[in-house]
Amino acid sequence: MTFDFVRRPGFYFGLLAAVLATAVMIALGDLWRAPVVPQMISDRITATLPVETFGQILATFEAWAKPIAFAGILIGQVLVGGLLGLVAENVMRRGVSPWLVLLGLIGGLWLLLGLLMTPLGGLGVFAIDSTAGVTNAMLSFLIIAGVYGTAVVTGITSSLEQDGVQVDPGRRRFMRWATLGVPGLIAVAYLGRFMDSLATRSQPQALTDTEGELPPAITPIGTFYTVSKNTVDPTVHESNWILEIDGEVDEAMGFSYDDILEMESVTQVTTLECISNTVGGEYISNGEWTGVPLKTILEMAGVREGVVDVALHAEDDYSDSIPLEKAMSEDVILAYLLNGEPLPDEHGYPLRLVVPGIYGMKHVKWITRIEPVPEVYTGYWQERGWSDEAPVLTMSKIVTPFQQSTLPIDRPSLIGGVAFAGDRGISRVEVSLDGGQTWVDADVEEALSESSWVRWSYEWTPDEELSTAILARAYEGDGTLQIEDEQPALPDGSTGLHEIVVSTDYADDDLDEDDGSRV
Ligand SMILES: Nc1nc2c(c(=O)[nH]1)N[C@H]1C(S)=C(S)[C@@H](COP(=O)(O)O)O[C@H]1N2
Ligand SMILES: [Mo]
Repeated sequence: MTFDFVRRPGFYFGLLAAVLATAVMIALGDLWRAPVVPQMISDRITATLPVETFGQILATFEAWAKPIAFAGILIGQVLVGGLLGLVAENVMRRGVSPWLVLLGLIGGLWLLLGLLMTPLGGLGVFAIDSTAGVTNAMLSFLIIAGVYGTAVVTGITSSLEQDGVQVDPGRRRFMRWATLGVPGLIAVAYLGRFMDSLATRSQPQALTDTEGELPPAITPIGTFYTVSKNTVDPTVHESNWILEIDGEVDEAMGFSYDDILEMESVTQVTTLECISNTVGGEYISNGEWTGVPLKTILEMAGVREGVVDVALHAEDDYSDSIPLEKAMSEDVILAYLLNGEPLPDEHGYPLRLVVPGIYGMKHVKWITRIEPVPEVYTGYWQERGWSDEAPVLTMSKIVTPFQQSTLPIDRPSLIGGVAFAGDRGISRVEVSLDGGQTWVDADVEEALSESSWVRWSYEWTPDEELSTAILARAYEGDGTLQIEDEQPALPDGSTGLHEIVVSTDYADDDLDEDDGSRV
């Protein structure tokens, strides 16, 4: 009696549909950077776990905390799907049309995901606080809810029919359409992916594909990370583009692309990092930018007394601002070349801001208008809760070895990565090979500029079989240690130490050919 529900078809079709919908959710996370609920929630949970690692055991456990939490929430999600299926079956046994049940399930699930789960995961209503954007979340949740709803209602309808339960007169027509539903929705998802690739807003590439190698000091254009709020980015033709400056200026002016190219230019290396980059994340790249100092344009137009912020408006209705004082510094530039090439479309062609020391968010792309204003200006991401000052928080990242890698005993392995402190420089990087108990100095390369990341490395030759956590930490130019406490990206940028787990083993060719014993 009590556990009767496990024998009911609604429960099973619910489980099945939830597994299907979860698979689609994970695929969309990969394809669209859409929120994956179990991942989002487990990230949130593990971000609030204790930070300090008490030696190896806890370090190893911490690496497993996320997968364990992820699996647990995944199972919970599938069970909820089963229970919802049970409810759907009961409703349908009362003769409610499958269409209505389908509509109710899709609407209900969509709202549940957008209004409850994403806020719980720390991304806000329909993921408004994530850089992937609201449209992404709304569409992907619709597809996920559609897959679940269609699968569960079709299953129950056919099963009730077989039992001879009178369902709905329109059943036959429903089945005909509904069987097309799941493949149709998956096709829509792939179409969306195709459009997305046109917008070139994709998962960033790893800084290096080859274990044992440092990433290039300057990131090649094809692998430079890209982020934008848009599903489809603007494509600007320089012939009908003009850069305007108005607002609190003596004289409003306009500049063509050629006007900008004729001005005196500067070239500088500056690293870009997205404020949403998590500890150890890949949303960081280093570029060599050529352009005109923003100061040049501001001085030509003449900035009036009392200006506080300089706002930058863009072709995609994006805007952000920097304080006037910052805007007047020599190294804040309106860039039109990246690594010597015309700025690629996805990086803001024809003109983007490069503002050392501050997160990527403020490096406005596709600029159309500069506006000095007499008050603090609230930009696109600040309206969604992100920091306005947004100084880069010092970070270090282990690029090699890879997570969960096995290193050979008695052979040197390169431990290496990058460290970045905005425009404050890096004076020192330390590595821990024992989960944070002891630290050694890494070799730090000379920085290419004051606002460039540095590459660091350490050669480690393990001499015994072990499993350990490797950590890195960086010191700023003036000796300040990076913030070790874990803090999520919203609102100021993430903090905490990057940590990977590796083990060591005897190299294959160290094994004696005859009896497999260690030599
Ligand atoms: N016009 C415009 N500029 C923008 C954005 C945007 O959505 N629209 N995104 C910002 C964000 S959040 C980041 S991290 C950087 C990324 O620059 P990149 O794509 O060249 O790496 O661009 C910034 N400039
Ligand atoms: Mo960003």
